Amino acid sequence: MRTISMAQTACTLVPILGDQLSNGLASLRGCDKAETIVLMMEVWDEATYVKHHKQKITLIFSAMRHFAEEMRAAGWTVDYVHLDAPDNSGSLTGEVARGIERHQPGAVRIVEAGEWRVQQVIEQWPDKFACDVAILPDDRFLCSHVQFQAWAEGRKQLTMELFYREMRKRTGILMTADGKPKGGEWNYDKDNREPPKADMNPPKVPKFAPDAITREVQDLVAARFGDHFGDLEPFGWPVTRAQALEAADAFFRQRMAKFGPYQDAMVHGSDDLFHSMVSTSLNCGLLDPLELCERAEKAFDEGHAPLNSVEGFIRQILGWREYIRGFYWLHMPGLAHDNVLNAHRPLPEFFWTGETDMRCLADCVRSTREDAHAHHIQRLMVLGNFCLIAGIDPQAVQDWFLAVYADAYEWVELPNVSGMTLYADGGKLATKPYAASGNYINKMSDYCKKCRYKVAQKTGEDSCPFNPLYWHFMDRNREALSKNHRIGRIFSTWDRMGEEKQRAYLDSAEAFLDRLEPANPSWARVAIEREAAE
Ligand code: FAD
Ligand code: DLZ
Ligand code: SF4
Repeated sequence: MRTISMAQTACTLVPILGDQLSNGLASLRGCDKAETIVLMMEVWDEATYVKHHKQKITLIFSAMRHFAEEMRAAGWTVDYVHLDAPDNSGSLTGEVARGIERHQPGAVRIVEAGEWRVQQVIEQWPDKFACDVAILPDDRFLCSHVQFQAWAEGRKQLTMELFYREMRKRTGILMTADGKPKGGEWNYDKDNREPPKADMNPPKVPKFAPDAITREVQDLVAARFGDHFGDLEPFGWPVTRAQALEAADAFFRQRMAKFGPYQDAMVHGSDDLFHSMVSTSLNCGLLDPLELCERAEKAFDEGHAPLNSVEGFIRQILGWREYIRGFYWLHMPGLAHDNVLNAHRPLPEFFWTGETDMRCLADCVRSTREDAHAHHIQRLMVLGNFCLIAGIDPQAVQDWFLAVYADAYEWVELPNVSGMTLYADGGKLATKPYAASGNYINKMSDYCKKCRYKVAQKTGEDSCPFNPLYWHFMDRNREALSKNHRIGRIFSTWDRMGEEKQRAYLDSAEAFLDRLEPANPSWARVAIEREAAE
């Protein structure tokens, strides 16, 4: 291992966080390699602020260690603090303070944090440390905070579709030379939303066998984070840029053409289908959003993929991902505490164990446990929809979604959970709650046929619990929802049912809710600590 000599002349210290593993990072741009020390820190605080899935910690630490090796090979001096280093202070601030002591830099340069929580910490550094501290915008995102604020200014509703069109125009992605959307339309969603088909045969997603670095990290995770949720093995996520590019390449060549049509389909035993599986690499910096959009557009231009799939994929990244990030920064810190529908039920234990007779939920928890992943519709319309209509406390749901997915960072998890899924923000993000009965899940999946519950049955012990829960949700939130122009009309259907039928729905829902076992708090220790701190 290379030893690091104390700098003779004042160097620049560049801390790089675990989700900033990108070659072109703003903090490195313009730095002289001979006068720069890159500081990377594995710290207890980051690994435990929620009890992350074991594969997420493995992914981040392994990707950090690989990135450090690549930086060294490229001629940078990297000071890497391992989690088990004897003097590790356990916090980012503590490790930067120690780094400053070791290297006596003239300046610290860091790219702003992805999460509000960490940004609050970093913003204290200029007062805490004697040297200059520069906090730089994260220009790996395609829309800056300032640009998003300007777009949002004065708008009553922040409609993603309008933001997305602006982004298309600003970047020129999927646009013709005369400024029109390629193909003539902005959005091809109407051509997507196919249910699964028996013969759709999705090709296998590449998995990467752990090398010596990853295996060492796995041993560390087993020893130090053994009580965290999730299976440690098999682990196959990309941990280097080369692997991430190989995985993305396989998507573009083999699966993207059918990404659009089967985007919303769900199949028992699968969390990938024709999805790209790029979120873990994108969010920690191994892949760049612009390069993915350009690659998708090239596939369309060269005739390798149809426009509905290409536009659908680009909309997720250029539209949803950027919009979600802008929305997060616009509404933090309040977003984390929103609970407009007054939902206070504890998260059920089966979210951690998967032990439920509801086949859809059991399968989504299974893939979450095994792969630290579930695809969008599984997150939104099965796991999320259940939490919405069962009235689960938004903070408990947020903690769960933040802990269990390898791609989870608060900036992307929180708006998706609080805004898109739970309507806890009262409709700032979504124009209506995505509440659905079992019918939707049955239409878009193969879950229901072998379920112990009967999806066609509306009430009673054997009825699909999503059916009575849907009406229980509508009835108890009538005041908040009846004025909503997209959902308000549903109440006339409810009123037409008559008292006896309504009572049957409400009794079935309440009997089901009464049987739910609340989660053992130790699964998400941090939620308890957060409460204690408040
Ligand atoms: P694909 O379906 O192939 O989509 C391509 C890419 O588009 C994704 O990798 C992602 O970068 C982007 N994207 C798609 N939808 C969204 C979205 N709604 N918000 C932001 N980006 C999007 N995504 C995360 O990256 N981290 C999270 O913590 C996260 N939590 C979520 C929680 C809930 C309740 C919901 C409903 C969605 C959440 N998502 C999150 C969005 C989405 O589910 C994942 O990005 C996606 O499942 C990742 O798999 P993929 O890479 O195969 O995505
Ligand atoms: C997710 C994560 C984990 C598990 N561990 C670390 C770590 O030890 N050191 C680090 O720099 N970053 C880690 N990360 C990623 C950070 O949590 C991420 O940078 C923050 O969410 C801020 O955006
Ligand atoms: Fe899920 Fe209901 Fe279908 Fe069972 S019947 S798989 S609980 S939607």
